[in-house]
Amino acid sequence: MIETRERKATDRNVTATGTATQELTGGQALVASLIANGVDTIFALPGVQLDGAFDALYAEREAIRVIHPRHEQAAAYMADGYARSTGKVGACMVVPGPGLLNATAALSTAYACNSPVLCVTGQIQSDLIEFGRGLLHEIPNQLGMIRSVTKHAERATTPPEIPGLVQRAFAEVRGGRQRPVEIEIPPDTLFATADVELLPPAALPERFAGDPEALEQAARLLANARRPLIWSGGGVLRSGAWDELRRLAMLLQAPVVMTANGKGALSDRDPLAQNILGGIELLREADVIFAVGTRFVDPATAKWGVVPDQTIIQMDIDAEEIARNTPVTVAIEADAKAGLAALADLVKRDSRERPARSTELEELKRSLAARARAVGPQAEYALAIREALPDNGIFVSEMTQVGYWANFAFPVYEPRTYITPGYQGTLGYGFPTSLGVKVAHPDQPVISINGDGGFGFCLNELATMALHGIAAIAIVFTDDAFGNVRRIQQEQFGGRTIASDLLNPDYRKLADAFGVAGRHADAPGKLRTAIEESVRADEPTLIAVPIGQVPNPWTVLGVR
Ligand SMILES: Cc1ncc(C[n+]2csc(CCOP(=O)(O)OP(=O)(O)O)c2C)c(N)n1
Ligand SMILES: [Mg+2]
Repeated sequence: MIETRERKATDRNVTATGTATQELTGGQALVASLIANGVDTIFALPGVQLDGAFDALYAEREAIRVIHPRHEQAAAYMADGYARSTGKVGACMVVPGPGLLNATAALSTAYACNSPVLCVTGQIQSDLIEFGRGLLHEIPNQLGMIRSVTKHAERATTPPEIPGLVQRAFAEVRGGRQRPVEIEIPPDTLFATADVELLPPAALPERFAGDPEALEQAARLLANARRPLIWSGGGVLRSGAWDELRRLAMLLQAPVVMTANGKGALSDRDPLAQNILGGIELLREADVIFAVGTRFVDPATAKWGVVPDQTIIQMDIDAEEIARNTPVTVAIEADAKAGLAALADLVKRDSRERPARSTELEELKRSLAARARAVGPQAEYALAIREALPDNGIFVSEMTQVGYWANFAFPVYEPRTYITPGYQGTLGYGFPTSLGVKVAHPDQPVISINGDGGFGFCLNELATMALHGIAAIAIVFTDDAFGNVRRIQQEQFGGRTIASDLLNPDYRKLADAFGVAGRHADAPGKLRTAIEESVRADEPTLIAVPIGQVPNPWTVLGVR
């Protein structure tokens, strides 16, 4: 059990029921409970309602590192980056009302990407909540508002309730389908002192393998499939199930198509590992498709998608996701790690040895890589980044031209080293998310790719990078435009471009002004060198790359 530094064990009281309590403020109870649940870093932006919590963080500054960004959106993005790259819970703390509203684009992104983020929020004074008197930062129904982008949100109004509040939040954020949670504590509760019983950390969730009969049926179908195909999503990474996935794929000699959010589950050096371009080809000839940890939305809805005579087996931790987008033959509600392990055991029992498909699949990869390389500058730049980045380097993508290409064809070699905003498509999330990633992985290179539009959303966080010495590398591709919008206006609206031009600062001067290293690269080879130098220098870095207008990647790739 954790104690706050100022207090000694002798200060403990023992209640009539025999449990040990300590006299703590709500703030101390909060911080002790976060530490008990393994929080070692919190991305937090202060304000008067949180003073009690920040003072308790001061006392525990050896146990919890506080990173304060310049805007609440970055606090929550950083917590998401921390969570997605580690598999641990990412914690942030923001003031109520506008502070929490500022954090919501990041929370909606974490919600879309099933990321375990805990957002601690302030409130107004406890006895005035929902009176609408216009207190500082008051908004109506804060809990109800945040429930739409969290799986669980709850408030405590006395210090003794706080350890339970935190314990439940951790059980929820890690249990089942991982998604952000919010807890909120009013300022008077953070300041009040009471006898508090601290609690042990929330138990880790049990992993369930799924209904044995469904697993048997799935194993039989897969073992007898002529051309089995695995479609693997972010759930496999969230569950840490990459070894189990690989074992099943090897047994079946089944190609594994990874969605953008699922990239890295199998190294792209493995012949079985295929990107979406491979998926489009392989889907056509597959007879049994096993979808795991994915909403399976593209194959279910795209022109190139599934056809009625294909057998689909879907495994997901959330029963509601199964068959949401297409009917399935077998539904398996399971944690990916446990479910894949069980399924692989059954498949091994049932199946004959299959001839290796590596020659054929490597050939497919080669031809698709050539097609992807033909896209234009964005392909060349993305591949230059890949060449400069070691296998364990972490790449944070964005809603920018190089990012669209990367979702299809950027090779990824290790799990949890490729991060996207998922179906939220949240412009501006990349740079701040990468800072949370780098805080969690100081010894691995971390790169975000940003358009000049998206980078502007959070460029003030260059100050956070410099102040906290976060040695991430931010690349800004400049085309003086919300390029994607401009291209659509040019191609589909007869060139009537509106609200899509941008006026850029001088990025080298900008870097200089914020005290981070600034570089410039105007060709793929130069970018590669700039990244290699930046990785060696291991310092907060901004690299500006004038990419200009580029072709529509989807048309060149033939996917739209
Ligand atoms: C939060 C949010 N606001 C708006 C958009 C719409 N949007 C998608 S791409 C884009 C332009 C992005 O411009 P930039 O970051 O410069 O990337 P480029 O396409 O030029 O490479 C916009 C405005 C979005 N996806 N997300
Ligand atoms: Mg742009």
